[in-house]
Amino acid sequence: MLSNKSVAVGLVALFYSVTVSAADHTLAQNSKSFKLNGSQVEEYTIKAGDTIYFKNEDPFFHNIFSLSDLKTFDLGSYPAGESKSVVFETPGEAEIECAIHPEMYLLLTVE
Ligand SMILES: [Cu+2]
Repeated sequence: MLSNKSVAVGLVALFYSVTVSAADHTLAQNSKSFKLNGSQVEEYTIKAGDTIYFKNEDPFFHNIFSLSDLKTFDLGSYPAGESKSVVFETPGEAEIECAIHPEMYLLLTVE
């Protein structure tokens, strides 16, 4: 029979494993496109629970948003050098755009 202590240890271990499996991703806004390590990306896949940092590397403002059912958000206008993060908790697809530059587009898949 399990003691209360071993149940507690098990729960802590489970919580810890869920917590550490979530990853951070940085997608830059650079030359009016989404970039990962300097290369343009129009499709990107992450896992549920992951966080994306949208980092503005252009010398002008971007305003990243999504109207997708999966996750609706609007990060507002922010200048060069700033980054804002979004956590994607649920699997599905989200179209991510910029309110200032309509040509910017990213299809995000959350597995
Ligand atoms: Cu923009």
